[in-house]
Amino acid sequence: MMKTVVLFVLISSAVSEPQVDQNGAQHTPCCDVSVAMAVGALNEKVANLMGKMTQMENELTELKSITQGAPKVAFSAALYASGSGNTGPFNTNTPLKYKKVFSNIGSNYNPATGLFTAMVKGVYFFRFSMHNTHSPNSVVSLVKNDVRIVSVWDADKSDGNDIGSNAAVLHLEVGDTVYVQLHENRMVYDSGLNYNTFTGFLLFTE
Ligand SMILES: [Ca+2]
Repeated sequence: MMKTVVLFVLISSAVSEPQVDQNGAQHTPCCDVSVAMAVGALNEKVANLMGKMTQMENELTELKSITQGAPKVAFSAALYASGSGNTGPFNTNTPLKYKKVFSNIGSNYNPATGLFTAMVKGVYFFRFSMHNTHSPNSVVSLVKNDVRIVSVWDADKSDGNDIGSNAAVLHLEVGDTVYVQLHENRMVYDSGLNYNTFTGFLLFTE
């Protein structure tokens, strides 16, 4: 609407006002070839200006979607808030509770339960790592709604102190949960160096 008004005003001012030459003589714009050419040039400039305004509007819309429209969800945590030692073995599959929270933007991760709960529908990235030192073996899985997605396994035999990691990109609906599960009768070790971590963030909404 604004662009239409600007175009109308510019063209109207060019064609309706009498033109006075250097000798003081007035010319009727509609009959003056030079004025017609000027109007044509003006129309071209206005068309270019409108094109640039449209481009700027599109860029502004894109910028708003990046800086204002998208929710911000990201977290990262390690297993122990302090100290070191083993977690497990337990006689049931158990969510690992990562207590040392490095970041929790959006508060979708709960360190009391170890569960990430999606508040917005979207595509998310998750990564976890685990450290094995002694028997029994270490086996952990990334779990979505109680379904194992990807896992890491390591045995304490000829070699110890191994670290493994895995990751996945997941579609999540509102209310879906994601956590890292320590398999039954398995164990992991950690210290203040934070070998066991759980990280996730929203890539984009859907
Ligand atoms: Ca090993």
